[in-house]
Amino acid sequence: MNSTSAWYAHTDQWRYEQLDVNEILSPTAPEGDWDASLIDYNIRAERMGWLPSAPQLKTNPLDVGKAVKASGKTAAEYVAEKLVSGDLEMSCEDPDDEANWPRNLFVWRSNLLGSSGKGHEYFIKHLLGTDNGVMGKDLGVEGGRMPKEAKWHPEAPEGKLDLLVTIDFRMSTTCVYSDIVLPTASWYEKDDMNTSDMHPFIHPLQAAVDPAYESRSDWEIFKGLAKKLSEIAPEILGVETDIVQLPLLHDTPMELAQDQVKDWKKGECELIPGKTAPNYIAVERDYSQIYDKFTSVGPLLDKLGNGGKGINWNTNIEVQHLRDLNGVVLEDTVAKGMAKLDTAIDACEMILMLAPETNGEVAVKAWHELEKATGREHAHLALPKEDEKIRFRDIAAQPRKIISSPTWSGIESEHVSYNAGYTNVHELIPWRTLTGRQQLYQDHLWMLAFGEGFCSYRPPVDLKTTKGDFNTEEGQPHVVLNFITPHQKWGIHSTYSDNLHMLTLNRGGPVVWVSEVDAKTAGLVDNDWVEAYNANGALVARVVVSQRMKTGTIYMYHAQEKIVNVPGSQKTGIRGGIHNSVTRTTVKPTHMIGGYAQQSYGFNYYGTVGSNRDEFVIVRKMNKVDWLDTPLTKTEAAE
Ligand SMILES: Nc1nc2c(c(=O)[nH]1)N[C@H]1C(S)=C(S)[C@@H](COP(=O)(O)OP(=O)(O)OC[C@H]3O[C@@H](n4cnc5c(=O)[nH]c(N)nc54)[C@H](O)[C@@H]3O)O[C@H]1N2
Ligand SMILES: Nc1nc2c(c(=O)[nH]1)N[C@H]1C(S)=C(S)[C@@H](COP(=O)(O)OP(=O)(O)OC[C@H]3O[C@@H](n4cnc5c(=O)[nH]c(N)nc54)[C@H](O)[C@@H]3O)O[C@H]1N2
Ligand SMILES: [Mo]
Repeated sequence: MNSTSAWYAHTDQWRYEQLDVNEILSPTAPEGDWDASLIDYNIRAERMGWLPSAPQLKTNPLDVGKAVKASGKTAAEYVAEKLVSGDLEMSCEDPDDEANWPRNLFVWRSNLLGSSGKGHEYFIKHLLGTDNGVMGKDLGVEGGRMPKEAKWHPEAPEGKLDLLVTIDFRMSTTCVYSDIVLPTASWYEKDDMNTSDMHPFIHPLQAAVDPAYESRSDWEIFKGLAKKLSEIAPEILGVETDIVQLPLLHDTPMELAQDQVKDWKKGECELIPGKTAPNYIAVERDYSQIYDKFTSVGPLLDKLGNGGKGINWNTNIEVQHLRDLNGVVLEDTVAKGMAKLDTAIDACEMILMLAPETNGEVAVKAWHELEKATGREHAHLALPKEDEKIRFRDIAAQPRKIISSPTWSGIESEHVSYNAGYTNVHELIPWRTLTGRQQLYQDHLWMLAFGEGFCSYRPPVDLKTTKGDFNTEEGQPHVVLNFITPHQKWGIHSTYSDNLHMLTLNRGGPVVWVSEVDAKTAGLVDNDWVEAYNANGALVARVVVSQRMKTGTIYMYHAQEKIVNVPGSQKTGIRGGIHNSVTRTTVKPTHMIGGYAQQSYGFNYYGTVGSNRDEFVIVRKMNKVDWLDTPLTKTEAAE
């Protein structure tokens, strides 16, 4: 799922949407049904197969699986027929119906509520159902463009989640709100690997000491969950057919599915799964075997090979090498005869063995596959390293530079730095666009409708969050500022900045930065406690008054946790707030386009983004800094 759209829908931020599509639509937009709200655009995109959608169908996919089996039809035929007749419905069309709520949320290697999640207060209101600082009213009360595709419920649900589980080695803001925290081993207590798409190296993490107390490595936590689930699943789950909804994926023939925008629901075309709509596939799952499958290399690598970016290569040799290296499962399970993945190092070895970046033989194979498509010779980029097979113990001994692979567009070389698009220019590999060339003009209907056929200046949008009747500060000095949250220099997101060393080096808690001019207007001096608020919520922080700030702007560096030195907010009556208490997700229709060459959904690559730069806040000095009187929650207040 693309998380931005998911959270926009399931934290009910769409119910408060004050940005009217007409404000961003081009005056030259062709005739069309543009007259909709942002959630409606997202629903259309999901319906046409452009974006993924989760939950998928209002009916439990395992029940759909049973019905598919009974019908004798394929999953795609069955679901298409039932969607058209209305017997099946897509969940996205009614996010507030309880059949469509997300129920279980596992957060791993993210601090959703303390870092990434734009619209923090909406998360805790609608997903968690806890005390929150949302001050604006939804469209039903406030007025504004009501959605026409999304079903409107007069009362918004609060507390959609049944269970929130977080795996972290720190008491992050997300952990504080979780039902269950699974303490994980930190970087010197476990074996793992780390890399990014812009590194020429793979970094090992190694256990120097055992995990402290009850913590376990992430690998062992997931193994433990798999084991328990396999044990208890047969009480209710046997061998099940799960119907999975697939968007028109990048790097598949589906990325050329749609030359025109046509919505089957409006009768503009037939519903053809994988062409005018998402595809539907049946996946068989035996829940009692999850643990055996999790701890072994699966059979499909031998049958289908491996691949990426639309190319595919044989991996029989590598799978055999993994058997030799990791050992073979001997027990009489579904995994018998497969290579083992018992330890985290086994899992690392699988990645290192299969990836072209760390196995020269695979890299050469992969380049040969690309040669079939381009008709040109590329293998020279990896041939000098063909014999290299980087093992976990190699990277533990010293950093090893990775090998050029066709799954990236840059190369690893002594002569040029890694840079995107290098092989397109120097190897004459077609650009991954509709035309195969560098393409400036985007002729998709939605691009043209929003005036973005060419790169263009987009003026700020008016999110209207400082205009509601919660704003009663007339008479008190205050200033309205553009709220920006750049990434901090004192941490990586929420990590590293909450330890005593770092807290001692700055002001030991949340800070915001404002210009001298704005400070004067609001009657602020450096280090004053201020409150910044708008319809989305409120935050409290000390103010840094700085000549480095541009007048009109307030910075709150991204991801200062809500858990250290945060007093109560006078506005909301509950403790503090966080940088994302005053932000909200604003989804943009042009990011939803799919089935159109380079504008096709790819996991972790393409989809809506939670842009929040146009947000404004009201800033004023706090006339009372309340550490003790303000209860942590409204519930405590009542008590
Ligand atoms: N307002 C606003 N919001 C933003 C942004 C912004 O600029 N402004 N930036 C956005 C961007 S670009 C990003 S990338 C996101 C980042 O958002 P997140 O990914 O949510 O941020 P982190 O704070 O890095 O959260 C990572 C968590 O994983 C934990 N962790 C680290 N290593 C391990 C491990 O080995 N195992 C486990 N189990 N846990 C581990 C850390 O302790 C930390 O709590 O935020 C986004 N949100
Ligand atoms: N120390 C540290 N390093 C990091 C991270 C971290 O958390 N800490 N996070 C990493 C991650 S995941 C990411 S995504 C990157 C992010 O790194 P960058 O992409 O550099 O992101 P930011 O610092 O959020 O924003 C960059 C600048 O954009 C400006 N800006 C804001 N609005 C606008 C606008 O409308 N127009 C223009 N032109 N500029 C604007 C801001 O003032 C800010 O100075 O950093 C990575 N590196
Ligand atoms: Mo990021």
